[in-house]
Amino acid sequence: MQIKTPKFLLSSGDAILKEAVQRLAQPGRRDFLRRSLTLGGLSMLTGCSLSSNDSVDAALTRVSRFNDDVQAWLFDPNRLAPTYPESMITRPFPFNAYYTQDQVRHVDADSFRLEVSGRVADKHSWTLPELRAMPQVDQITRHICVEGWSAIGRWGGVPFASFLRRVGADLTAKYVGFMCFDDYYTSIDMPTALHPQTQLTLSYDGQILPPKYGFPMKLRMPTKLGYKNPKYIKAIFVTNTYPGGYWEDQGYNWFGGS
Ligand SMILES: Nc1nc2c(c(=O)[nH]1)N[C@H]1C(S)=C(S)[C@@H](COP(=O)(O)O)O[C@H]1N2
Ligand SMILES: [Mo]
Repeated sequence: MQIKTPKFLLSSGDAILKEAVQRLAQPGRRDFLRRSLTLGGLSMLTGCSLSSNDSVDAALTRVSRFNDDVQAWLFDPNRLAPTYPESMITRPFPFNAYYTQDQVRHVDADSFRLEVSGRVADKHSWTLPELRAMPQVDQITRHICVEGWSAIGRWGGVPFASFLRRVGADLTAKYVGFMCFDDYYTSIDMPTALHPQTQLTLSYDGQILPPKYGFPMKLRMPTKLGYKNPKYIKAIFVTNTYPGGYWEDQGYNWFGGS
């Protein structure tokens, strides 16, 4: 299997980065350290409006790779990522994974059970009909990949906060981790897990989530970069032990905010 190597868009010596580091040195800023970078943060940081793919690419190139602390400075857990009209949906929506599209996993819907473990009261495994029976929401948001592209898509599913509450998750725990059918894995901080736009996604553009976009489900976070949005989820766990991630363990920034 051909594996892609991480690609960073770092432009070092960036004045914005220096400014951010200086600000972090101020003691009051440390409160923000357990947070992450949002789309709003990205545009604030780069002065780019993120109104088009070109400006997002420009912003990404300027931001490149921040260390976690610098990103943390920018996080506001109540800030919402921009949403877009249906007319702006990118068609066809791009596919991406650490392998090529012919190697996409096909998961059997009937035998599928979502495993839930760790710091949760209810550890029962979920069928797809059970997840579909929960109240669903929709979002049209921009997905940004560090490889230098972005695209607008429409995703539907269960607000992840509702799911975490439903399973009796310890909402004071530090991390939520995800294991995927293609051996991909990633993890997020609890404030991001509870963000109103973080979604356990079951559909794409009004259709059952197609295999290439992560059937049976993915986690959609418009406040995070593409690689933080796991597809083909088979297990979710709540933990205080840092779980890392596929790209994160190879040097991508863990917060990976967008
Ligand atoms: N399971 C799994 N999830 C994954 C990946 C992957 O290789 N495997 N790639 C990530 C990256 S880098 C991106 S940009 C998005 C791509 O999602 P898309 O195919 O819906 O565009 O999935 C993310 N989630
Ligand atoms: Mo990505």
